[in-house]
Amino acid sequence: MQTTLILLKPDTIQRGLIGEIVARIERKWLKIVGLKMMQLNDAIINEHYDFLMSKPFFPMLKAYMQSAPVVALAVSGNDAVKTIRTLTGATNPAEALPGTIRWDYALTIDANIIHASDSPETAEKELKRFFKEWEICEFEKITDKVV
Ligand code: IDP
Ligand code: MG
Repeated sequence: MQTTLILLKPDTIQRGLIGEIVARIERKWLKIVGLKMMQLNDAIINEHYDFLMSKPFFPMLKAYMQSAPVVALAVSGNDAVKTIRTLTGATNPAEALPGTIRWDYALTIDANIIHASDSPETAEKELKRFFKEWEICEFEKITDKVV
């Protein structure tokens, strides 16, 4: 069982898509174990996207990520990191496979709807970045018995 981090980015909130995207995560029978809305400050964005800081688009990315709140989710399940990355689709929505979230809802790389951890190691770091220990719930979901 793995846990991964998802951020529903500001365009998801602006477009009223929170419910639709969360429903797709639930429909996959993944288990939501943490969920909250946050307005990201400079420090958390600089840390989260430090590997992109030297890119010319970084100021635009930062402004986008601060243009409205994000919704952070901690999601558990079998192979959750890879499963959620597959559901998310390629970074550039034009290259995302049909049926993925980025294909279905996004048109440009500048506003691509969702963030998802890219490896179990990254997920561990990112979950700590966005959630306090007590904000992650431990409980048995009825589907735990059958999936
Ligand atoms: P990922 O979100 O698919 O993991 P990363 O390469 O980790 O992709 O990039 C993080 C985020 O930075 C992307 O989701 C996107 O919002 C933004 N980004 C990446 N490359 C570009 C670009 O070339 N132009 C504008 N924004 C970009
Ligand atoms: Mg990434």
